[in-house]
Amino acid sequence: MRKYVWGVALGAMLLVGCSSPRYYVKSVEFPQGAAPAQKIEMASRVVPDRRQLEWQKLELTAFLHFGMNTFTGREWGDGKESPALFNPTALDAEQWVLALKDAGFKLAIITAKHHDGFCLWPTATTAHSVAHSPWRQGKGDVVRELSDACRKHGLKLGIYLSPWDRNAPSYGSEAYNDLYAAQLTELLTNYGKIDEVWFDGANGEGPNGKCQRYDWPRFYEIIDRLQPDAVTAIMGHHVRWVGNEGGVGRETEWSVTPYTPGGFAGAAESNAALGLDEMSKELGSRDAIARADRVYWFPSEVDVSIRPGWFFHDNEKPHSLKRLSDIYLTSVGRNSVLLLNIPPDREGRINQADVERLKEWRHWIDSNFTNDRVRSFNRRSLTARLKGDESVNAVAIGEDITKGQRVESFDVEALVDGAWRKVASGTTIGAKRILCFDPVRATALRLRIAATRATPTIAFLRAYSIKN
Ligand code: FUL
Repeated sequence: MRKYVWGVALGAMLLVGCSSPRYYVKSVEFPQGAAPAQKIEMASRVVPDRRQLEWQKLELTAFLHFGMNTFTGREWGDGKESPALFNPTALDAEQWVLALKDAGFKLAIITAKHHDGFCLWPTATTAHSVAHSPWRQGKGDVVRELSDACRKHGLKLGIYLSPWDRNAPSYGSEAYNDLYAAQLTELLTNYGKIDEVWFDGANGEGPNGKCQRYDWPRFYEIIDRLQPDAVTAIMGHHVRWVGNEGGVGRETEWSVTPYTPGGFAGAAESNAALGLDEMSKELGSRDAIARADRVYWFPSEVDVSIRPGWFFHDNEKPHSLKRLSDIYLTSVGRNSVLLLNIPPDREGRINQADVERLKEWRHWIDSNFTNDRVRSFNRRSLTARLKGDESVNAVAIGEDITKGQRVESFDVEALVDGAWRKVASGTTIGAKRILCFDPVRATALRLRIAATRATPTIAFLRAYSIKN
């Protein structure tokens, strides 16, 4: 017996001593000539870095599109607008923050500069800013007012600094990288903690327009130095654009992907060779991983506006509650973080119609997702005992992503009259997967993993009776 115990202990020590690292933080490069099975196994051990993990926990984040377009009624300004047009009559950043906080958002991202180049803070880099507008006699600073309100009410702050700038004369030359770096430095130095930097990828210059070679490594270095907790999104390398602006995440959504973040050297070539782009149907398939040299933890963000436009327009209305509740299910419920845009109006307030819709939406989330019908969940057998004989029509399931994303397909079964019956099935799980199905009366539910890349760690299984 003793010999046996020693034998086991020695074996375990050897295993620890000889084995490859248990986890790869954020990315891993495969060894030359690695077989597909080895690549999949390694991909199953890629985990988020600290910033990504904190960001993924937020679930609900908000966008605030506000700027010159709010006053011109456009979606993309041309950069020739006069700063004199910017004049909100009753700007109240605290009202924004309270409306967002009440709706459950954890972070708000402001369009500090959109494509028209107009800056919402009194930058030293250009005259095209609030400092040359009539608002608060040129003494105003939207970013300051928002950051103060965020700090006061405990909301995290992010900034959108459009790389494409239709006002800056230097756009299209190396000097523009200096200007952009200076703007980034101002924003990341003077406004306290910033938790997300949103680098939009849009550019409407067309084939004969100006072409800018962005110095991404330089911009990333500034962020790492000044705001080491901030995630970088879209043209950044922590957070990936889901690929549409309709609020719909993929049913098969892998946070581990061979898709190379757009700002990394060689990204375009490597993605083209793999046949992947941001809109690909699936970004983490076995086939794509087998052909790749490296994979990244690069989780999805679903950005969508509460209204048809990104900016406020008088003739538009917020989407219906049904549309917004569907968006919740197809974003947070599909292994993504939601970034919902709520654009302040020309007064500089979140319009009452949007405030009301957000309240209804919050009520819908609370009334459906705070009443978990599970009494206990056994993480080994993956069986959830319900509180009684319950009518349920939805489950929320999550993998412990600190141990990777692994599940490739699964079924949910319900114990009905003493027999297990399949009620739903899905592919990936990730941080959170919500599945809806026809109502069923059951005393227990169980998760059957049909295919996985390695032993998964299921963190939770919750059951609800939701009204949609
Ligand atoms: C896009 C931009 O062109 C839109 O105006 C908006 O800001 C959206 C969130 O990103 O790429």
